[in-house]
Amino acid sequence: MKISSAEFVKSAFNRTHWITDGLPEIAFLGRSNVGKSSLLNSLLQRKGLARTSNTPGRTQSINFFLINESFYFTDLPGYGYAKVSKTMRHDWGVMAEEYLAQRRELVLSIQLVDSRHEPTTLDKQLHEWLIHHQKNRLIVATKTDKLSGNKLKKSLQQTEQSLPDSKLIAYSSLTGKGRDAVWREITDSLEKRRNFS
Ligand SMILES: Nc1nc2c(ncn2[C@@H]2O[C@H](COP(=O)(O)OP(=O)(O)OP(=O)(O)O)[C@@H](O)[C@H]2O)c(=O)[nH]1
Ligand SMILES: [Mg+2]
Repeated sequence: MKISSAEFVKSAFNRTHWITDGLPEIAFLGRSNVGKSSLLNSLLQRKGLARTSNTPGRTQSINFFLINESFYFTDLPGYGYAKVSKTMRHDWGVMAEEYLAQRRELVLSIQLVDSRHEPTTLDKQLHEWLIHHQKNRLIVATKTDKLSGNKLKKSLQQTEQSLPDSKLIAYSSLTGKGRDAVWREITDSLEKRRNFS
């Protein structure tokens, strides 16, 4: 897809802040530090649009980015960061579940997992939740530039076993590997929504 414009619109800390123009949305989900903001920047080829950081738990709100004035990317806060308080963990669950369960504009949930590690219990729970609620979904394995060919192959097989019944794409925000494949899934989802509405 040709990106003619991409802009940060707002951060939502609760549902009263959600955008109300009805445009379709693609959500980026995954544990803290997995590379959600980096994936978003890499897809848009805009370096600093979504803030990335080595400090886990950087993104605390749902951040809306308007693309080509026709759809949104939503960057959700990361989960599973051990150092945050119980209250914050609870708040993550409430905010994310409310958004995922109720957001009609959502056309695709992109769940990120780190290709260097086996999916965590929380990764599996989120994936099961997406399946149970029949969400259109895609798994993206991030940071694949950090693994050699053989290790990567093994890790992708493991991920497919832990998170079955979803399409898996290997990605690197560093090299742009997987970019075209992820864009294809995004444009397919937008296209489907257009045909049904
Ligand atoms: N080598 C490599 N590093 C990556 C890749 N993706 C992300 N990183 C690095 O991983 C760290 C975390 O990336 P972010 O994009 O900020 O992660 P996030 O999931 O948005 O994190 P939170 O907002 O805290 O939930 C940063 O230091 C990135 O530079 C990748 O594909 N390859
Ligand atoms: Mg982030």
